[in-house]
Amino acid sequence: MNQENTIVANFAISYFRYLDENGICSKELPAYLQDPQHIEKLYKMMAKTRIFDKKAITLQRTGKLGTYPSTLGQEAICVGIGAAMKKEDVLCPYYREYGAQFWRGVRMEEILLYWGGDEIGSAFKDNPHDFPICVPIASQCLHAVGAAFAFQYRQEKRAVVATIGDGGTSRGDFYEALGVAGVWKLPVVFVINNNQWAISVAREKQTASETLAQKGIACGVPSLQVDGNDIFAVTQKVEEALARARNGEGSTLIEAITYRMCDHTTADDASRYRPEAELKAHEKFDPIKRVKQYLLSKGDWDEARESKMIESFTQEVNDAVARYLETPTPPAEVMFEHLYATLPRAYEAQYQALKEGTK
Ligand SMILES: Cc1ncc(C[n+]2csc(CCOP(=O)(O)OP(=O)(O)O)c2C)c(N)n1
Repeated sequence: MNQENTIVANFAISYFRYLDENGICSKELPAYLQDPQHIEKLYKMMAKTRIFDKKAITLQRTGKLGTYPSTLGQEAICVGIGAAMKKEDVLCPYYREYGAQFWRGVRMEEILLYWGGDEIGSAFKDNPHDFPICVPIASQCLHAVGAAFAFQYRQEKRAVVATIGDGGTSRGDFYEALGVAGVWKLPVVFVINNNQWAISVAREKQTASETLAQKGIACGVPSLQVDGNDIFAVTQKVEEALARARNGEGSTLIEAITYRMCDHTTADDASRYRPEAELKAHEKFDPIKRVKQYLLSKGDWDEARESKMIESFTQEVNDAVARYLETPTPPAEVMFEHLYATLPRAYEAQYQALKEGTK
């Protein structure tokens, strides 16, 4: 029995970073992250993601894409996750993880089809096991624990990564998922993209929690923070968490600290609520510049290679856009046919009405 006025529990949240904002590495990197070819691969995927992102915004602005959420400034998180995962693992992403999806074989035109309103974009041809983009905030965390439970039950050495925004951690689904992940030691890694804003709601107004990582502590889930603009820290900590998960040691919560360098979506204007000075102050933490600095300082990159890379990714993105634009728009009832093996009764009337309307 505890004595009155004694401390019965203590916890701490650690913060990890390798690469500072000038691209200087302060600690010894794990061996695989010392390989210049691997670093180049990480850098290139971050750069490709940014080129894609910029193009997607242009498509929306010219009426060729629906509302689109940019991932500008968050490329280290998604690319780090993609690089850390094994093929047989499963990703349950929220809507800013293109870098992880590209790494895992999702095609650029599939992402465009999705944001263009065609659900067939979610049926990834080269990546049939990952979950589609999840727009309802935090529900993907429940899907993730379901998949993780299946792996545990079938004794498969696979793990799941669920990603979420800072605002999403205030939702019940997030806590429910963490609760079951903790108590059943499920092979799932939760990664929070703490980009400081949930649309116009600042992180401080979203939650009184000192860190978002500590939300895992209550559920017995080991929890930590990483510099989410440091690709090395993200890759390494997600890799470690996935190894623990596959070894039956359970779940981990990683809060990746970053900043949204863009509007919330193309339907938003962040200048109406976010101080310009705050955005400017974060520019120097740009995750892509950091890796480039690092590669340049080691003599493993130069401006000629940079130009060649940009040219080749621009071409790749343009080709994907052409394939997207050439895809015929399916009739509206396809969304029902595509989503359901057996249509729930509640949707029958809507389905019939659509079918009759499109004849
Ligand atoms: C269940 C649900 N409620 C509300 C919304 C509307 N909504 C879309 S994005 C968003 C804010 C999410 O912020 P955060 O989780 O911090 O992620 P971020 O977009 O900043 O990356 C909200 C409330 C939604 N998509 N789903």
